Parts: sequence; C-alpha cells; structure tokens
Amino acid sequence: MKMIFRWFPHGDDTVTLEQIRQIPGVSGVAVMLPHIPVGEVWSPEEINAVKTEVNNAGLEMEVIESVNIHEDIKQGLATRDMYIQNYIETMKNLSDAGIKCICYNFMPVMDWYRSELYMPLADGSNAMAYNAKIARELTADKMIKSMMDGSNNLSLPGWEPERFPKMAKDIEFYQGVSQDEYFKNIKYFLDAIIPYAEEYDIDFGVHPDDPPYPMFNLPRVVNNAEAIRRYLALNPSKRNGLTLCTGSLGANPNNDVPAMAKEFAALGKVPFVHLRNVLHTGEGEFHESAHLSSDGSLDMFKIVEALYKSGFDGYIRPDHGRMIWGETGRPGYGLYDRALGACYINGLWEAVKKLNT
Ligand SMILES: [Mn+2]
Repeated sequence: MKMIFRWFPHGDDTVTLEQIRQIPGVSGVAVMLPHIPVGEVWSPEEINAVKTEVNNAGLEMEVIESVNIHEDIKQGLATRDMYIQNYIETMKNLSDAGIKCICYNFMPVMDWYRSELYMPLADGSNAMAYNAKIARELTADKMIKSMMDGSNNLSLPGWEPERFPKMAKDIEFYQGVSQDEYFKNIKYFLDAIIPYAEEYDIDFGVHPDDPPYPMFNLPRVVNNAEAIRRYLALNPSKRNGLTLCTGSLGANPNNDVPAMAKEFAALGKVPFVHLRNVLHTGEGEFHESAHLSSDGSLDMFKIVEALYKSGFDGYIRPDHGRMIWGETGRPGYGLYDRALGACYINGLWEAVKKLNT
C-alpha cells in the first residue's frame, strides 16, 4: 500500500508539496492538469514539468486524478474516435513518465456535486454537505449560473470550466439515453483503451458517482455493488478497475462499503482507494466528517481490514477533509484534516497488518 495525497499543480493549491512531504507515511501525490482542455493530448513536456516539481520535493507522481473523458465519448458521437486516440496518446505519455494508475469517471455532464461547501459543524469546523431536497430543486440553469459566476460559493474543484456553456444542451441530450445505451458507450471506450492500459502498464480506476443519487435525470453509472459488477464486467482485464471512494459510495446507507472493499479488492480490481467518512443525517442527506469511524457513519477499521485481508496493494489517499483550525482554501482539500486522515488511516493499516501477520 502506498499512501498518497491529492495535489493541484500550477499554483492552484493552498497546500504545498513541502507540507505534503512532511506528513508521516505519505510518499506521493495524485495530480491532474486542469489547464489542458478535456479531450486534448497531455504532452510529455506538460507532464514532465509537473513530475519534476513533484520529484524535486521528494515525492512520487504515479497516480493521475483525473484524465477526464470528453463528452463526445460519453455520448457516443462519431467524433469519439478522435478523442479516444488522444486519450491513448495521453496514456502513452503518462506511462513514459512513470504513471501507474489513472483515476477517471464516467458521470455524464456532471462531475461531483454538493449542495453546501461550508456547512458549519458543532465543533467549529466546516465541511461539505448534500441535501437531496436542495439538489432536486436545483435547475440546470441555476447550477450553471452559480458555477460560472461563483455565486453560492458553488465552484466545485475538478470541474473544467469548458463544461458549463454546453451543460444545458448536454443534459437535454441524455433525457433520451437509457442506462443500457449509456453502458454501450462506456464499453466502446473501455474496449478501445484497455489493451493500451495493458501495454503501457497502467491501472484504470473508475470513480463512483458522487453523490450516488440521480441528478437531472442523468444516467447513473457507478453507484452500488451491482453497477460496479456490471462496469467491471464490461471489460474483463484487471486494468479495468475501480477507484473505491468510500465517501461517495458510503453516502447511500444501503451500500455496504466494507463488503464492496472485500469483493472488488479480492478480484485485484481496486488500484486506488479514497478513504473518507460521511455522516448520514437523513433520507438522501449527509455531510462529510473527520475520517475517524466514530465521527461518521462508516466503519473505517472494517474497510481497511477488508482491503488488507483481500490483498489490496494499491494507492490510498485520504479524501476530503473538513476545514479546521481556521484554514481556508479549496473545499475538501485543506491540509490539516486530510493530514490527520492520512495519519489515522496509516494507524489503522499498521494495526490491521500486525494483527494479521
Ligand atoms: Mn473520491
């Protein structure tokens, strides 16, 4: 297991590589290159510039989160072949730079969503929250407006700005697309890229839908065990894997996250894990919490134990943290609470390992 930390390059992060280097047990970072428009090739120069910066700070860069999928691929348009070729070229360039794992998602139109980014908690910290009622009342127009002008503080990290102008049209497109048709588009993509993943020695981990609830009547892709089984079966290669995001899947109380960790890690199909906790506060409602089991609804010990006992040997990162100790920055991606999370997970891992050897 390698413990890593998400980091945003090009001065786009309040957390520095030097700070990450000092978190005990953290050996590397997961990065993305958000300034390259989705669908374009990531050049060796762009990749190596970031890699050099990361390596010079004493950290590894073996995981990309994320290389996003162009909407034309998701929609199955004729132009998808060109974008798939670009994707494969990006994979080659990443492989040449020593990348071992690519995280991505196949959520149509949307990336992740929260109804609140700075919900005050009783201890004086704040965290991101989701309320299904607010999400249901959200119209695409309202959402696009708030994302583009920054109102409601709804600027969600990881969303590329070029998504927004097309969003309403894209949402409209999917109203006539069934789940089955959508999975055909996914399979087309996987069958094209997975042979190259094998050749280039790169593990792919699809990130679950976050949250695991429907929005704007769009197809849901990876939101429960059955959907994950279906997704992994689209292409049987071990390279076609899952990024087990415990907070995304665990937001739905019906999802048994330790059981999922056990089932999919035992298949050797979990190259990357996002470990975080959420507290269920009502039907379709949750807020993010500290990583500690007793602060949320997920049993983090059971999840780590399931991973260890299933032979998991991939990357783990702490996921979103609360904002604590007066820190401000990118919602979910401050230094302090995520560093505490990394230490806690490392402690669980050490205990589970020693109890089982
Ligand atoms: Mn995640």
